[in-house]
Amino acid sequence: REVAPGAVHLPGWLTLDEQRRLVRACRAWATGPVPMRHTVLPRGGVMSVQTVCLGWHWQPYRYTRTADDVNGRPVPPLPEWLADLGRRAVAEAYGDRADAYEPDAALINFYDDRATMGLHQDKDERSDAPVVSLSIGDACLFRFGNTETRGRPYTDVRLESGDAFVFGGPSRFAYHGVPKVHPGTGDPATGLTSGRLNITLRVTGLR
Ligand code: MD5
Ligand code: FE
Repeated sequence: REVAPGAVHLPGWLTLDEQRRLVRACRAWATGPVPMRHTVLPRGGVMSVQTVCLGWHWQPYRYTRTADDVNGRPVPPLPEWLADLGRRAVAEAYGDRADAYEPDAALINFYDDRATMGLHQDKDERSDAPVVSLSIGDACLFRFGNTETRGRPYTDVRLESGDAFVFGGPSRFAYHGVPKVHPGTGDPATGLTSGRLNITLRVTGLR
């Protein structure tokens, strides 16, 4: 399960009921005050992934309380039940109680059949607390790299519906990306009939 120091893959960690609840909640957030959208990058590029945020709004490359690059509205709060799920994942990954883990932001990414995410580091947070990643729907190829370079060495992992992944310790700032989604591999019983959802819980270190 430990792909690298601090990087723990928990295959099939979410129950089908939890996945269904998350799909339902993500639909509501995606059509909430700040709709899910393709983030526009500073140099004019458009991300193929669609994103909606809770707690803090991520825009390249900072967090704000209002969705300045979408419609200026305040971002909905991160519900405590979702933070609890994050604490349980951290506890499971590190064999520890994780009462102290207090995520204050969630990024919800939706990948259609053709969406990808290039190799990058998550370094807009001012905290080295772990990131918890939850996957639902179609499987994907997840590329987990190293902290030094965007290139090799990296480890390719297939992430499936229900998998959790915790990135902490020395893996927190590793390069990573999603080179491919595998269409048609999800279980429609989750409520998601195509594409891949990824929910990440983060500690921004902001106030
Ligand atoms: C995804 N999302 O599958 C991934 C899962 C993002 C993003 O990359 O930035 O929205 S999060 C994977 C992650 C987070 C933090 C650290 C590391 C991986 N890591 O060190 O490998 O949509
Ligand atoms: Fe990332």
